[in-house]
Amino acid sequence: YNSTSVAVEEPITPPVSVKHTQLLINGQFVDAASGKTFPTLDPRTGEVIAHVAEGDVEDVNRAVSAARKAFDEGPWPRMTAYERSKIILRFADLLEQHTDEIAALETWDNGKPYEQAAKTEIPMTVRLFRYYAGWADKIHGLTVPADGPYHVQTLHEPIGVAGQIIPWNFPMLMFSWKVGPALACGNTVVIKTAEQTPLSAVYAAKLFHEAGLPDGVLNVVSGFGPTAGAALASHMEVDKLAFTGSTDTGKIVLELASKSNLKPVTLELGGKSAFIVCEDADVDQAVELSHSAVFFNQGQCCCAGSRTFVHEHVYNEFVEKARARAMNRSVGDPFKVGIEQGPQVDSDQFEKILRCIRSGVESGAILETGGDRFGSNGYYIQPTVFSNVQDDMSIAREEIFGPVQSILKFKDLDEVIKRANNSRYGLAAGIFTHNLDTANTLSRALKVGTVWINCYDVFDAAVPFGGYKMSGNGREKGIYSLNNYLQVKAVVTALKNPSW
Ligand code: TXE
Repeated sequence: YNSTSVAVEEPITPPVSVKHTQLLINGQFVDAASGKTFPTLDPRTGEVIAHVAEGDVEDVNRAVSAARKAFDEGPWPRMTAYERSKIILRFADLLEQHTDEIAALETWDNGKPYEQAAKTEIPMTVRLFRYYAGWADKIHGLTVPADGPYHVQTLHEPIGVAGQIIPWNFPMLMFSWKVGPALACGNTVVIKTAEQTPLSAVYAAKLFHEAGLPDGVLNVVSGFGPTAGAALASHMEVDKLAFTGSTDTGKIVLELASKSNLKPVTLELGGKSAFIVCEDADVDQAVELSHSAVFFNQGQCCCAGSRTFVHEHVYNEFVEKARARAMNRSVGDPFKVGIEQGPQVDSDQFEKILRCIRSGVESGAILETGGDRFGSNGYYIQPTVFSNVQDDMSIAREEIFGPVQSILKFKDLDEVIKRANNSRYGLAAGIFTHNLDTANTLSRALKVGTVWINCYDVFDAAVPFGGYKMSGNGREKGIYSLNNYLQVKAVVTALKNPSW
């Protein structure tokens, strides 16, 4: 990688200041009970952006009590669904008006390109809240034709206090996937933000209160996983848990949930998604799509197309062009216009990715380009491409979560189906072909929650997302997410005069 072609200059001053660094509990900004704070860092430099309240067990207890009271005593679950819908819509309008500011916080805290945050992610967040606002007054039960002299109906009720734990790769989008359906269904929420990216969600939650959300309905706790996160997962008064993060932590929170009050848990975990380039591919298009499938968001996507399977007939041409494309990727300050790739989120991720790259080299994969840090400051990594990757190499099995493409060669469909499915993960897959039979065969055979054909990373609010196997359980977005936040009550009434 020609790292001199795009130099990382002096960091650009972010066009925003940090306003909120406290916890938001019961509609009030408060310090952590311990008084402790932790620094959130700028991934461009490793320097401190702000010191943020470090929530722990006592703060989670306070937040859950507020959410419990707001659920049990109202007014939120007892408001008309139309009123709830209007508040969510007002919030979406406010969020839209503050797009630039929130996008800047997101870029500063996470390192993602500002244009990506402002033009794609915040608009998607707004869209998602509007989508669920639309559901609020359309949630209802059924009448059921049971045997016998009974009138039977189901009531779809909110489940109660939802505990939600989100990661750092898409802080606002993850906030929306969790909070949108929970509130539309009439639940109250305690959400724990990721320690790497605490700034945007608390800002957004403040806007939610300006939109008319009653106190206690949405509480935001910043803090660490083993303390604040674990307290939420094991809390006896939390009725439902939703988690997005690593598979290892998913196992921990599931255990905490089962050992406490058996709260139902939805999990959205890691992946090692296959992007399959078939024999009939237009190689230029396939290269571009597979490139963005893996490099988007610095490669920090659970559904990154991180195993690029290429048919042997187009393999050589593909590898050559994939290398050229990666070498052209513009890396630099994410606030700069035209930048495709900023720094990785923190030093842990940065070190992990460099370790994975070293393991790729040691296991005999061919390093086509990249392979090292980019520049000498911050957590930038060179766009990296490996060819000749074999299924048993750890770069083909483990989630790298960085800008590293692994290209594997295949001969026929049966073979690629077996190899693509030979993973403990099953989040997504991409298929690049114009042959209808090939597309149908692959999409039916792959054991994954999402199949994208001739596209990738299409995240419409209405389309469900989630994983097979160790990529998690449950689905988020769309109509499917409503089920995660509803109880179904069967009401059976004896009929006095069954003949009518
Ligand atoms: O994840 P964690 P990390 C993958 C990716 C990445 C790896 C590690 O491969 O390299 O995970 O990232 C909270 N009880 N993904 O360490 O630990 C934590 O505070 C309760 C994939 O950041 O899973 C944060 O809010 N909560 C992924 C959230 O869990 C705990 C996105 C995620 O952190 C906890 C992120 C505990 N004991 C990483 N420990 C995706 N699916 O998109 C941590 N947390």
